[in-house]
Amino acid sequence: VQAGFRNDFTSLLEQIGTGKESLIFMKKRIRRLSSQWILATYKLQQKLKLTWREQKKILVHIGFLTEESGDVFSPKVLKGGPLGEMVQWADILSSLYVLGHSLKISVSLKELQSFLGVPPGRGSCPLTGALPFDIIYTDYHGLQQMKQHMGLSFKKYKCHIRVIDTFGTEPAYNHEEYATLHGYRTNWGYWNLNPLQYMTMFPHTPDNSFMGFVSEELNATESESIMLNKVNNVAVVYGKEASMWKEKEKFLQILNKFMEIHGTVYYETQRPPEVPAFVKNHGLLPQNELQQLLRKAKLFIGFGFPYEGPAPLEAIANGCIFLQPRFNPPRSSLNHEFFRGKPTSREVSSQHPYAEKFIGKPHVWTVNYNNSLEFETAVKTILKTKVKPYIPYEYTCEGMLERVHAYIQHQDFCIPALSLVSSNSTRKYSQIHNTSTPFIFLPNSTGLIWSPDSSRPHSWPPVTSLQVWVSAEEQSCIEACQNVGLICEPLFFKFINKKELFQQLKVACETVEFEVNHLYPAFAEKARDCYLQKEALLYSCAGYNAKYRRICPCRDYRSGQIALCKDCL
Ligand code: U2F
Repeated sequence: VQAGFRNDFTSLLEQIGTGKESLIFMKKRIRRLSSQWILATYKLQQKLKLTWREQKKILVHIGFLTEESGDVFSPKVLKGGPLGEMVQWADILSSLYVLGHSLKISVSLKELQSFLGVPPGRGSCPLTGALPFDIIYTDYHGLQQMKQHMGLSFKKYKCHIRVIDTFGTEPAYNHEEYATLHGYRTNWGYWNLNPLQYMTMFPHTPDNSFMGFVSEELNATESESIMLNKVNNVAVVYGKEASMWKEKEKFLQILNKFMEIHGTVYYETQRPPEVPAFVKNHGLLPQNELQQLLRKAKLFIGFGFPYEGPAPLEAIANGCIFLQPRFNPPRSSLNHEFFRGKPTSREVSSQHPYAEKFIGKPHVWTVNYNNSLEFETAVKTILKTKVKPYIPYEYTCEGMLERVHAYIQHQDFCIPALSLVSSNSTRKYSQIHNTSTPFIFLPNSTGLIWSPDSSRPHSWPPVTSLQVWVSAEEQSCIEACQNVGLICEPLFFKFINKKELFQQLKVACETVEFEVNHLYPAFAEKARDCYLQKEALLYSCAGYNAKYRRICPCRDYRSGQIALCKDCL
C-alpha cells in the first residue's frame, strides 16, 4: 500500500493515552507544532514528487515510560527533570504519523504484549503468529522487555527493531563477545544489533543512525519582529534544576555586571538557595512560555549540565547566542561519572558538542570558564554581536521528515549483508597526494571507486558516493572523513575490506590478516602489518589507536543533512 501524507492530528492525539504528565507534555508539543509539521509535508511532497512510499506497519513502544521499567521520568516532568527524551518521542510520533504509516503506540507491557500477539503475563513466550509489524521503534528499556517476553521470536525479529538511544552505542560495545573480551561491556550495550539500528538525538557517530528531533520554526515576519524586540541585556540560564546552578555564583556575578539574568528553575515553595537573589527566576515554564522568554533574550548560557539537550537549539532558533563551557580534557565514559557505563567512548568536548562543531560562531561561543577573563571577554563580545534566528536544516520539520522517510524506505537490517564486489572493478583509480592526510583515493573522471554488485537490485546509500581516505595514526574514521568535508559511512566498509585495497594504497604489506578488531581495516605503518575486518558487526567509524592508520569509507552529504548522501533521496 502507498503511504499518504496526513494533515489532521486528531487520531494521533487520541491514540496517545492520558494521565501521565509525560504523555500530556508530548501531546501539548504535538499540538503546538502541528501546523509546522503539515507545512513540512507539503514541502517534502513537492520534493519527492511521485516517488512510491510504501506504507509500513509500525509499533512505537516507549519503554522508559512503562511502569514495569519504573517510569522515573513522568513524575519529574513538572519538577525540572529531563524532557529531552519526550521532546524527541513526540517528534518521532509526529513524523511517522504525517508520513502516513500505520501506527500503534504502547507505553505499558500489557499493550506491548497485546500488539505483538504474545500471551499476557510474566513469562516468556514466542509470538502466536508472524510479527505484525515491519518496524518497531523502542528504547533500551523496551528492548529488554521484548527480549524478556518474546521468547525465541526475539532473535528472529530483532532486525525489525530500532532503538532510540540518546547518547549512542558504538560498535565495540554492541558486539557481545568482543565487548566482554576487551572491556567494552556496559549495562546497556552488547545486543549484537546492526549499529545503525541505534538512533541518536544528535549525529554523534555515523555508526548509529541520526534520528534527531525538531526545533520550533519562525516565518520571515516572526523572525523580523524577534530581531526588533530583542532586549539586548537579557540572559537566560540553561538549567531547570537547582543542582545545575551549584557553585556558579562566580560566573553569575560577572554576567550580572553586564546583563539582567533570568532562570527557569523549578522550585516548590521557596527560592532554591543555589539561585542568587539578583537572578529573576520564573520557575519551570511550559515550553511555549520558555520560547517567549528566549525570543526576548540575547544570551542563553550553559554552566556545563545538562549535556547535549534540545534547549540550546531552541535558543539559537529564537535568535539567542549560546555561550557554553569547553571541557578540557574532554569528558567521556572513561573519565566522567555521568557518561560512565554508557556504551560509547565518545569524547564530549563541551556542554553541547553539536552546537560547538556543527553550528559554531556567531551563534555558539565555546570558552574556557576556568579563565574568568576569557569568560568576561566572551560576554562583552557577544553583547556587540548581531545574529539572526537559525535552525540547522536537519532540525527543521522538513529535514526530519526527509530523513525519517529515507530511513523507513531504504534501511533494511533483515537482509544479509551485500557481497563484496569483484576486485577488477577497482583498477582505474588515480592516487592523489595531499599534505594534511597523506593519501587519498578518488574516482578518476570516468569511473566510480566501486561498482555495486549488479545481481543486487539496490544499495543504499548508492555506492557512487564512496571515497576512500586513510586516517592518520590516532585518528578515527569519523575525524578522517570530517577533515575533508565528508562523513564516514559504515555501510561502505564491506566494499573496501579487501586485500587489493592495500596494493592500491601502495602499502607494502608484509602480512595481511583477517582479524576481529573494531579498528580494522587498518595497517601499522612501521611494522608493515595490514589487517582486514573479520566480523561485519564490528565495522566502526568510531575508534582510533596510536599504532594504526585506518582505512575509511567516506561519503558526501546533503547540505544541512548529514544523514543523507546527495543521491540518497
Ligand atoms: C537533556 O535533557 P533535558 O531535558 O535536561 O534537556 P534540556 O535541553 O534542558 O531541555 C529539554 C526541554 O525542556 C524544555 C525545553 C526543551 O525542549 O523547551 N523546557 C521547558 O519546557 N521549560 C523550561 O523551563 C525549561 C526547559 C537530554 F535531552 C537528555 O537526553 C539527557 O538525559 C539530559 C542529561 O544530560 O539532558
